[in-house]
Amino acid sequence: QESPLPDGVPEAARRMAVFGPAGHPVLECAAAEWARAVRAASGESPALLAGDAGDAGDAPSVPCVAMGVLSALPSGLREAAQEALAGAHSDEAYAVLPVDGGGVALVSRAPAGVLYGAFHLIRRLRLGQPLGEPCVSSPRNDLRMLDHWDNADGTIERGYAGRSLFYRAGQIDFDEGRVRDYARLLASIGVNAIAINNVNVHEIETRFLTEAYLPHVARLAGAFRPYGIRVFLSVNFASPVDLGELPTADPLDPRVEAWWRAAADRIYRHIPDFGGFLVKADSEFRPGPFTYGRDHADGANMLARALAPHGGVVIWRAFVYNCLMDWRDRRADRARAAYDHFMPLDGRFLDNVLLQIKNGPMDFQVREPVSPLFGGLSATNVMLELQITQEYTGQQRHVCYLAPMWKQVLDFDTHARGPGSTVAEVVSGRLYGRPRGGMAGVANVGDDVNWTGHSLAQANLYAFGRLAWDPSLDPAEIAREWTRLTFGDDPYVVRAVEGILMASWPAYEAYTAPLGVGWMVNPGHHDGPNPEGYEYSKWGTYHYADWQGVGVDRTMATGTGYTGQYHEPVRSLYEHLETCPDELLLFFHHVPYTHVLHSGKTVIQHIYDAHFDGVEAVVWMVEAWRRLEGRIDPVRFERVMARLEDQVQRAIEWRDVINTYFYRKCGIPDERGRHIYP
Ligand code: GCW
Repeated sequence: QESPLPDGVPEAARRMAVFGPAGHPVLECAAAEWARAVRAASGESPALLAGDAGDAGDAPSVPCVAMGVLSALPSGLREAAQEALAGAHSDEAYAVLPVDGGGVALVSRAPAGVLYGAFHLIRRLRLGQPLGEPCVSSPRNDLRMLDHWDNADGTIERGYAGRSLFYRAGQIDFDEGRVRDYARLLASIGVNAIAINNVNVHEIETRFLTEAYLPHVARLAGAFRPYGIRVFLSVNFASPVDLGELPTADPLDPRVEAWWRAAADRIYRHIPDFGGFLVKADSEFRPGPFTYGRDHADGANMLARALAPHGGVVIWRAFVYNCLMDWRDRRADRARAAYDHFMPLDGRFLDNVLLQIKNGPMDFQVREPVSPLFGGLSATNVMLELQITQEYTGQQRHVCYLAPMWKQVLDFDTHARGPGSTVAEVVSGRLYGRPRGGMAGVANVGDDVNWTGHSLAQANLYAFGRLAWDPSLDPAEIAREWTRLTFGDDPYVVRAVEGILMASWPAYEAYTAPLGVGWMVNPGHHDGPNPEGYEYSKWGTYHYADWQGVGVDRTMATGTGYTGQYHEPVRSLYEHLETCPDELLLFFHHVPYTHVLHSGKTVIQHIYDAHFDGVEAVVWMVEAWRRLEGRIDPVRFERVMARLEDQVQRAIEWRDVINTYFYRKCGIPDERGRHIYP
């Protein structure tokens, strides 16, 4: 929202003062963003009071917004600020303090903290909250990162919002203004790191770390820098070979180590604050240390040693599994893979390595249990990887607000060190006092005018940033906040949009894959229903539906033993039919269609009901949105309306395909007599 506020701005917002290193780009951005927001809200820029240019000047005597870094604050203010920030663990923390006479101080130890605080004040301004309400906010996660699966040819793997913002025709070629706006957008939600290219690193991107491309990577890094965002590159483990410079990429070969050291030195000459490498190795046909009989600690540590002198880190992905499985083998289980691969390596990774683990053990399905690896590793830095882009959750044609799912993941109690060992505590590094931690989200943006294709998909990006900063936030509250910042304050609109967002993930789950089975999608693009699309394939993604029952037996007693990867009491909870939660039943157990759920319904009746109800929920969303006509701008109204109407048709297709599939398998009719196509 950049429209004028009906009541103008509070008195303090009419003036501002800035304290800190003169010309610091991040601090300048913070001040410029605040000034811009005030201008948008009131029609006038705030008057700039003499702040300072290096020395600790006097505290302003008229009410104003005084922002700055601790070391440069006027002495009276500095003491109060120091006290407020004393307990904050991160330099990116900020504090807001009321100042005598109606002023507001925004302070941090570092310019980036002032920037995040400025966006916090902008939120308050737009939400009509008191600017000077004291608060201290420190990010729970040090790394708050977006992973772009963008390719140099301008396409985006699993992208549903147009083409890449960074590349055209094999070149790093971007619209400076657009990328600056993107950086602003990310900073406003607290994101501080970005991997600019796909983890599947193809031929051209392999050359990003050569002299031919580095000046352009540096230009991109330069666009993000003033917004406190550090750039990472996804790298190809076989780079020394693929670039024709060495006969091997063996991580224990000294020539390979020297090669990567030189590469890192070169990168840092161009980009002194370069973040580091993101690596997908030995996964889905990507090269990796296995080729040379080495393990993943050997591979990650070799890269980490190259980056360490410069302060860089290696983010190594745990998405490693056998993608050439045999569906005939009921004992093989892809869900086990990450844990089986990485648990034996716990404690061997260097301190500047983070293992990036997808939220679930499979692959971003609409419903999965939480990956047991979060509870397993105790001597490794970990990061949580979420998929903001909706590969398996409606591809931004369907509205599917993912924050409630992410929240369940963050709140999941691994019991690794007894009760309270939540995923949020693990990935922040707090549970084991790890030096590093964080959260990454696979980006859902492209060059579409509204960034995300579906306007409501913006809420997912927003929620990711907000939760990465503070995992204790409530998804409904985030939805409300996003709605008000995006569509304004009309309570009718706010209630409707929040209602649609909060209903959307349960609806999507209901009309697609029931009770945790997953994977009933068309192979390749993963859109639309195809109950046996992955059933007899090599990818390890089965549900084993037959005429009697459905689901995967992952118990220790009779199945793949996957439940054994959890700590008690979670292990027993999932192991036993009597306690396994309904929504994950078919992930953990193979049961007859007549098995009775905790809900009191049989599995087959649940499937039918959920699919009918799911479509009804979408029909409700369409009606709720239709009533917003005239209350929000016509462009966004129409765009979302069209997508929702299309979603109804897609949901009906899902309903009918899945219901018919199971009806044909088992021959049990719907007890409510609704039409199921024979
Ligand atoms: O979800 C799957 C996707 C692939 C992706 C892979 C991964 C980038 O279908 O497109 O590749 O996961 O996460 O590496």
